[in-house]
Order: sequence, then C-alpha cells, then structure tokens
Amino acid sequence: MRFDILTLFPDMFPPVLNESIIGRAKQDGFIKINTVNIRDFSRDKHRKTDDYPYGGGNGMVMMAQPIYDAYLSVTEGLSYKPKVIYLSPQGKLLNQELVNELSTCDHFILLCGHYEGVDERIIEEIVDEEISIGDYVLTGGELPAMVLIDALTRTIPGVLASKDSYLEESHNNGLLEYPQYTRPYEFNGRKVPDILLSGHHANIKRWRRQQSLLRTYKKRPDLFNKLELSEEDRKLLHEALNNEGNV
Ligand code: 4G3
Repeated sequence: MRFDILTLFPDMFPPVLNESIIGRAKQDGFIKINTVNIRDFSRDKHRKTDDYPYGGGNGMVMMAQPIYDAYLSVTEGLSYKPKVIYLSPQGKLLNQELVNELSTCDHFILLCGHYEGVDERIIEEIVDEEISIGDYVLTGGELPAMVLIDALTRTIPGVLASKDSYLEESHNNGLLEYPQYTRPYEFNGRKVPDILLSGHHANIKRWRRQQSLLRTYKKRPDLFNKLELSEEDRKLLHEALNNEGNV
C-alpha cells in the first residue's frame, strides 16, 4: 500500500509513523509513505500557500494552485488515478467498515488541510472521498491522515501477527472486545475472574461472548442497536443482566 501525503507539515509524520507496528510495516515493505510539502509548489516569492476568503470572513483558505501542482507531482507518469482522500470535519465518518472498504485500494493520496480548509475547486477537481475521523475540529488534517494510515496498514495481511487478525476483533463483528487480564492474579485486592483459570475452554468462550455482548449493550447502545442477535446471544445477555440485577 502506498501513501502520498500532501501537507504543509511533513515533519509531523516520521516521529509517529516510524514507531511500533506501522514502523515495522514500513521497514518490511508492506507500506510506502511519501510526504509532499505543498509549500514547495508555491509560485509566490514568500512561498505563500493561503489567501483571504472571497466574500470576507475569518481565517485563511489554502490556495488551489500549490495543492494541485503537488498532486500532479505525485500522479505524473502514473497510468491510473490513486484514490485521493481529503481529511476534513465535513467528511464521511470513519469506522472499521469504511476502513475495510478502502483497504481494497493500494495507492492513496491524502490531502491535509489547515486554516478554514482548501479552495472548494480543489475538492471538485481531485478529491474522491472526504473523510472525517470524528465530530470535532483539529488544527489540521495531519493527525487524521496518520489515523487513517494506521487503520489501513493493520488490515494488510502479514502486518499483524496472524493470531490477532484484525478481522476477528472488536468492531469487525460489531461487538466490543471482552475484558482481558494478565498476571498477577490479584492486583490492589481485585482478582481475575475464576472462570479464566478454570481451563474449561468452552465455558471461557461462552463467558467472553457474554462479556462482549454486555459491554456493547452498556457502553455502546448505538452499536448494540445495529446488531442482529441470535437466540443464543439473547439468552447470554439476559443471563448477564439478570446476574447484575438489571432485569
Ligand atoms: C478542512 C479533519 C480541514 C476543513 C481536519 C479544517 C478535524 C478533522 C481542516 C477544516 C481537521 C476530522 C483541518 N479537523 N474530524 N482540521 O477528521 O475546517
């Protein structure tokens, strides 16, 4: 998977993307990340990349020309069009389902905006998808671009240890993950649930499923209401709620 990032702040990326699993995925050749400094494509003697908004108002708008030329520098000579994604608070909300859909694509251009955004004509001209990582405003699209790169990279076969395949985890079956424990058995007086020490694998599996259902019900009613539960799952959840005195 290849990522070309159009940004005014290319130095923000390496400290984050060279670490941990994404850093290893880079080293192992699963992904290639290239930053393009939009400022390098300014034609202004002061390397200006933004200007006042037509019609007046607060803030500045990123000019179309430097972004467009930065985009052309990436696509020049390619026989296909990479998927161009603009990270913005106006975009479609990112979730695991959208990540999975995007992961079929292998070349992305990520456009990071600043100020009050970019000239609308750049969106019309080059952007395929406008994506938001959540309903809040940040100072720039760089952190959202890194979030997207992380989410996409971990879907690539071989990046994660196959035992923690991303397909089997939280948000791919619409459920939250069950609680996890490691040593010691007792921490600040809190013990590990005994069932996890029982060695009874079928019961452990059942308990974990029950915890996933219970957590999703309690912590994320929005996700819970999208589930189509089997009769078995319904019974498991009811049992858990009964035990807590909720029913
Ligand atoms: C475009 C993305 C970019 C327009 C970007 C601000 C939040 C997100 C920006 C604009 C961003 C997000 C830069 N903030 N929720 N800031 O994904 O008004």
